[in-house]
Amino acid sequence: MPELTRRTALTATAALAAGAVAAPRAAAEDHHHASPDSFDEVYRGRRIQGRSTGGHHGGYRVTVDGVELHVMRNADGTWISVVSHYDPVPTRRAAARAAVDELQGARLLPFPAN
Ligand SMILES: [Cu+2]
Repeated sequence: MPELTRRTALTATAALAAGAVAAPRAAAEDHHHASPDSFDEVYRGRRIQGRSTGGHHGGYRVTVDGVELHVMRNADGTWISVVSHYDPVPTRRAAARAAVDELQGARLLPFPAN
């Protein structure tokens, strides 16, 4: 069945190509929760935490190994952090994970508050 074999091979190739493109984003998103309000997990050996700090505008603090990571919300609801400015992700937890990916084991340095 040469035709079927060829078709199968082409399909497999296409799936591999799609997987290669989609993998980094899928890894960052992993899964998300209906309520992304707080998280506390070890991701790739780094402890990432996010929690509400109260405050009139719903203050929120994200940390990597206890050092604050500044995250910012885009107009479309996606998030970026100071260490991955050009790769918006759907949640603050995903932003923290992206930061860990970006840091590649480096320490996060405290960022001057503004
Ligand atoms: Cu989860």
